[in-house]
Amino acid sequence: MTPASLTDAPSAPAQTAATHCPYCALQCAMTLTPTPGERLPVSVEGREFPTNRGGLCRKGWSSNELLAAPDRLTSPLVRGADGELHPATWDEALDLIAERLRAIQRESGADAVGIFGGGGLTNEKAYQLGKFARIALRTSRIDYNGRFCMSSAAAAANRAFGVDRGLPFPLTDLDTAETILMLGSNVGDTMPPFVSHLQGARARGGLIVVDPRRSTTARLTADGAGQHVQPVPGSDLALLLGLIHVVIAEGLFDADYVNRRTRGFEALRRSVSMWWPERAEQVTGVPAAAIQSLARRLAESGSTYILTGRGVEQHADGTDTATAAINLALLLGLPGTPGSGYGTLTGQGNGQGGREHGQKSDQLPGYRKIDDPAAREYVAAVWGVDPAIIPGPGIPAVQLLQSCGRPGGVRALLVHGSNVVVSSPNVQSVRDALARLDLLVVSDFFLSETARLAHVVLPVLQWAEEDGTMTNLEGRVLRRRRALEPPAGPRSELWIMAELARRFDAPGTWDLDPSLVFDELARASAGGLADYSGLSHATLDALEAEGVGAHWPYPPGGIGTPRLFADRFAHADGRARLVAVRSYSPETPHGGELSLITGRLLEHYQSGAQTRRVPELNDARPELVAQLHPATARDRGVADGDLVRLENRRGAVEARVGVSSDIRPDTVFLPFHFPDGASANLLTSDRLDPISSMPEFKNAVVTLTRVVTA
Ligand SMILES: Nc1nc2c(c(=O)[nH]1)N[C@H]1C(S)=C(S)[C@@H](COP(=O)(O)OP(=O)(O)OC[C@H]3O[C@@H](n4cnc5c(=O)[nH]c(N)nc54)[C@H](O)[C@@H]3O)O[C@H]1N2
Ligand SMILES: Nc1nc2c(c(=O)[nH]1)N[C@H]1C(S)=C(S)[C@@H](COP(=O)(O)OP(=O)(O)OC[C@H]3O[C@@H](n4cnc5c(=O)[nH]c(N)nc54)[C@H](O)[C@@H]3O)O[C@H]1N2
Ligand code: SF4
Ligand SMILES: [Mo]
Repeated sequence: MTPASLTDAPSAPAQTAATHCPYCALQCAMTLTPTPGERLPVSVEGREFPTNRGGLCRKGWSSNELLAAPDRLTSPLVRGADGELHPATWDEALDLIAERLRAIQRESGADAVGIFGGGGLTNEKAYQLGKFARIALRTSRIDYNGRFCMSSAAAAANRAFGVDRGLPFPLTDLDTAETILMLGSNVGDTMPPFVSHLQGARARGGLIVVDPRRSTTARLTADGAGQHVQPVPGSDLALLLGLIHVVIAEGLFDADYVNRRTRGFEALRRSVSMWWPERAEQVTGVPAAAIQSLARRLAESGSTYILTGRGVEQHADGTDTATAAINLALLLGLPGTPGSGYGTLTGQGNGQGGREHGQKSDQLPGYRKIDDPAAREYVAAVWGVDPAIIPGPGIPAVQLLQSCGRPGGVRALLVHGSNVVVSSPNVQSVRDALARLDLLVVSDFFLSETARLAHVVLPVLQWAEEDGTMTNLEGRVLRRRRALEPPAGPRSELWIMAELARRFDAPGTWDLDPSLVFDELARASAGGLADYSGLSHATLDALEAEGVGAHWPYPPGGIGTPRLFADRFAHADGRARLVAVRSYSPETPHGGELSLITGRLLEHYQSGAQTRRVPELNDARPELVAQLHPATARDRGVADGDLVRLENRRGAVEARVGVSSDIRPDTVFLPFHFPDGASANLLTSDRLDPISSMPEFKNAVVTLTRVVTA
C-alpha cells in the first residue's frame, strides 16, 4: 500500500490559504502556499495577526512536514484473526463497527459504548461528536482530553465568574502591563510568540514567574526584568493563601471593588487569617519577606495581570489553586478593570472551543449544562429530537478510561484526537484498561501508540486538508482553511459520523460541509454562555479580512465581546464569587526520594504522535532526559548523560540525566512526549481533583538510581 501522493493530486487548488497552526492554542496565523512538484506539498509562512505578529515557533514552521509523512494512514485498518491490522475498505470497516457497537449495546445497554474526544478537533467536529454520542449512540459516556488540560481552571472560572473563557481579554492587552504574575506557565517554550506580549512588563521589571524550575520563561525575568519565585512543587496554593493574607492584613485590597462587584469577602478573610507569610514560607520555601514584597508589588502596580498555566492547575487541588489566584485578582480589583485582569492560558489548538460544544460529559452545546431541563429542551429542538432521548451526565475522562471492560463500564471506545496510552496519568492502568475492551476504534492520521492497540483504525484528514473553525486562547473564533485536496483514502470525521449515524438510523442532520455544521452549532449555542449565533464561516471570513476579531459571546447583530466583565460577571446577580479554599497536602518526598514534575519541551507537542514524526524536531529531542540538579546528581553518583531509572509504586522509566542548576535539588523534571517505556506517565498519579476530575500530572514522588550497563 503506497500513500497517495499529495503533490501529484491533480485537483490541488493552486492558491494560498490563510489559516492557523495545527498545534497549540495560540493558533498563530500562517499562510500555506501549494508548491507543486516539491517534496512538501505546501510552504509555510507566518502571517501578521495580533496574537503572533507574524511569528511562529519551530513546530509551526515545520508543520508542513507531516503532510508528506511517509507513514500517513491511507486506508482503514481492521485487526484480523492473526492479530495484525490489515487494510480494509471503508464499508467493511464502518459496517463492522456499527454491527459490533449494536451487539454490545443490545447486550450491555447504550452506556457500554464510550467516546473519547480531543481539544485539537475543530469546533465543527467537537460539536458533531457530542451530538453523535447523545442521539446516534444514545450514550452518556463521552469525555475528552481537555479534562487533562483545562478542567481545573474552567471549574474555578465557572464558580467565580459564572463563565469560563480562558483569557477574558485580548492578548494584546498584556502589552502595556506593568506587572504580570505567571503561575506555572512556561510560554517561552509552550507558546514562543506569546513572549512578545511580555516585553512591556519586562521593561518595567514586572514579570514574575512562579515555577519550581528556572524555565525558559523564568529566565526572561533576569537582568532586572522581574523575579523568579521557585517554590516547593505543589505548594502554590499555600503561596497564594500567604499573598492573600498579606493583601488583606495590610489593607492592600480594593475595598470599593470588593463591595460593589463580589460576594464572599468575610468567609475568605477568615479562611486566610492563619496564613501569615511565615507559615506560607514553611510550606513553600519562599521567604516571608519575598511574599510580602510580592503582594505589595501586585497591589501597587498600576496595571496588573495574573495568569495561570498547567503547572498550578494539574494537581489534586488544581481547582482550588486556580480559585485562590482568582481570589487574589478579585481582591486587587483586576477582572473587568481596563488594563488588568486574570486569565488561564488554554493549551490545545481548540482547547477553548473543545470545551464549549458538547464533548464534555456534563455538557451540551453553547456551554450548556446537560442536566438543565431548559438547556435539554432547547438543544433537543435544534437536533429535532425529544429531549427525553438525550442521556444525562456521563463520567469524566480518567474514570471513563478506567471503566473500560469493567462491570458497568464501557466495552467499546471510539477515540478521536487523543493518544491516551501516552498522555493519561498512571498510564499503565489505562493501557490495561484498553486491553480489556471488546472494541477499540481510533481515528487518526498516523498509527499512534493508541491506534496500534485498536481493533479498527480510521484514517482522517489533517489540518491543511480541511475547513473549519478553531477558538483560540482568547475566545476568538478563527477560520481553518483548506490548502490542499485531501489525498485518496482518508476521510473527514464529519463523513465518518454521518456514515455511522446512517447505519444507526439516527435522527438529526449529519452534514458533510463544515460551514453547514457550523450554522447548526451556532443555532445550538444561541442564548448559551458561549454564544456563536452571530457567526458563520462567511461572517468570519469577512471579519478576518477587515482585521476584526470574533470573540464570543457573539450574538446576531453584535460585534462580539473582546473584553468580558466590564459591568457584570455572569452570575445572576452580576457579582463574582470569592470562594474560600483550604490548603491540602501534596505527596511529598521522604528520605532519598525526589519530587517529580512533568511538562513540555519546545520541540515536541503532547504525546509526540505528530512531532516525533518531524525529523528536525525529533533530531533536536530524540529521547527522554530527566532534568536533575548538580548537587543531586553528585549525591546519587550520576553524571550528565548517564542512564537512570526513576521508579515508584506505579511503574518505572529509564532516562538520560540532563544536569542543570535550573531545577530545585529536591525535584526532577520529565517531559511527557515520549512513548512506551519512556512515558513519564508510567510514574504520574491518577489522584483526581474532586471538583474538576483533573489528574495530578504535576506532582509525584520517585526514587532515582543509576542504571549500570554491562
Ligand atoms: N512545545 C509545546 N507547546 C505546547 C504543548 C506541547 O505539548 N508542547 N502543549 C500545549 C498544551 S495542550 C498546553 S496545556 C500548554 C501547557 O503550557 P504550560 O502550562 O506552559 O506547560 P507545562 O510545561 O505543562 O507546565 C508549565 C510549567 O509548570 C511548571 N510546574 C510543574 N509543577 C509545578 C508546580 O507545582 N508549581 C508551579 N508553579 N509550576 C509547576 C513546570 O516546571 C513547567 O515549566 O502548552 C501548549 N503548548
Ligand atoms: N505527565 C503529563 N501528562 C500530560 C500532561 C502533562 O503536563 N504531564 N498534559 C496533559 C495535557 S494538558 C493534554 S492537553 C494531554 C494531551 O495529550 P493527547 O490527548 O494524547 O494529545 P496529542 O498528543 O495531541 O494527541 C492527539 C492525537 O490525535 C491526532 N489528531 C490530531 N488532530 C486530530 C483530528 O483532528 N482528528 C483526529 N481523529 N485525530 C487528530 C494526533 O495525530 C495524535 O495522535 O496530555 C496530558 N498529559
Ligand atoms: S506557538 Fe503554538 S500556534 Fe504558534 S507556531 Fe508554535 S505551536 Fe503553532
Ligand atoms: Mo493541554
